[in-house]
Amino acid sequence: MRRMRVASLVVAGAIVLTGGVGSFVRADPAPSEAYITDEQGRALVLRGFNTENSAKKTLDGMPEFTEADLGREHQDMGTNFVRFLISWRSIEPQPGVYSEVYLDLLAERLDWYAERGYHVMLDMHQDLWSAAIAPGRDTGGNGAPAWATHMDGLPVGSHDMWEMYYLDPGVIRAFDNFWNTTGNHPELAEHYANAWRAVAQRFADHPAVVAYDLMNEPYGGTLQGPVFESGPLTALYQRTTDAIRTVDEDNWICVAPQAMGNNWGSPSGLGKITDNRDGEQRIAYCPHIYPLPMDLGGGYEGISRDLVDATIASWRDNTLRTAASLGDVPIILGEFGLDTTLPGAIDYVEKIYETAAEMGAGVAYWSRDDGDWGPYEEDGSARNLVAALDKPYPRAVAGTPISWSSTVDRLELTYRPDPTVSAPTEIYLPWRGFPGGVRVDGGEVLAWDQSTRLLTLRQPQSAENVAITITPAP
Ligand code: MNI
Repeated sequence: MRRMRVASLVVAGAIVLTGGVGSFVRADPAPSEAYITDEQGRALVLRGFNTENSAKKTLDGMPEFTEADLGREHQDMGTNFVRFLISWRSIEPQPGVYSEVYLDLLAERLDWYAERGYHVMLDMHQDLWSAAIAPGRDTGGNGAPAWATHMDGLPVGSHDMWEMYYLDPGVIRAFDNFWNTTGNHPELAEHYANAWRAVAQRFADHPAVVAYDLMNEPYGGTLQGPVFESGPLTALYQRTTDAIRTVDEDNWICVAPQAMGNNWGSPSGLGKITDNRDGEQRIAYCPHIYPLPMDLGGGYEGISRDLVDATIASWRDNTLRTAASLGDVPIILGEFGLDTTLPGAIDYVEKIYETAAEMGAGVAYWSRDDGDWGPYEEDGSARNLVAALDKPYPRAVAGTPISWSSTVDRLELTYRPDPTVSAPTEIYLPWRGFPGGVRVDGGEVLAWDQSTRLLTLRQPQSAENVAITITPAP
């Protein structure tokens, strides 16, 4: 009895926390049919990693990630996407001075991705505003340059959990100055938008680059929730989008809600961004999910699992609602990840990928670093995540995906063919499930390449929905 009462309290708490009350009484939002498209007009299903955490700290701002690492990932998991961490500190080391050295290093990495047909979303990363919140100490702070970090003499403490630094007066003030809530630093947002313009100017025509994720896990300082999101955050996104569009008409602009609350499934108050380009809008929505019970080490079993499922359900519904309100924009889950030594971890990973596929969302796992959260051990051996992520998926669809799902040796895809797209539908099929030939029901094979694991399908003549099932040839 007592346990029941405690349990219902926790569940009630979780529902309130995740903003779920509203989401339970409103109608279920429909899955998204909006996708980021490639140059041939195909809908892209994006699957890959955040690459990588190590870039937050290195002197040159680059991840400790080699071309061989990319080759291995491509071979082992067939990823086609990366959320690549970049930083304002590296782009604009001095006010108004952009580092060509940094952009050159970035270009070198982007070429590795281009050679393998990847799509890159550049992510302007920050956590806790900047490393300059506590010079010489490791707080987890990264992102902004020291010259853009104004704490007005307020203190920053010392904490075991990095998230706690968000509550320190110095950190809150650094954000308040950036958002100009203080009224003292209107120049900072302008610098930020122009730093993005410098990046977009350099990479507008780079074949790998597909999107710009304008700010990682935004935080409003003394402004929180819808007041922050609909106010200064939306304004910054609009200003940055306008700056990017002066030099780049084509790449997608991805916007995220504030991290606190939204990462746990709460609704967002983000306002609509106007995309001043010719043609249709190219805005996308890229929230994160980190269910609290999981982050607190609960794993994915027992009551923790129920709470995590409740978080996933409200996150999904709230994400679909926000994407609809931003103008039926494509969705990318920009980050999710966990210590996969936790009980039930791989079930959670599979649950998230299933949910993303149902929603029509792309996914970038956090992160590509070695160790307990990543696909490989420090010594290079593959971890449990590799097999969990190496699943069939439609990489590029010559039309609109209506629904799809997969297990290691089966893929089902329903889509509405677009007769104006001439490039074929492309499907990745892992060795694990497809060691030999393939069997396609409901479609016609154009080519099957055993070495690249790529299956291409002939485009049907009519624009009627087609349903395809792919299994290993008997
Ligand atoms: O869990 C978070 C997170 C918690 C709390 C807050 N605030 C209080 C503002 C913000 C963010 N983030 C999760 C992951 N995101 C970063 C990189 O973007 C990763 O290092 C974290 O694991």
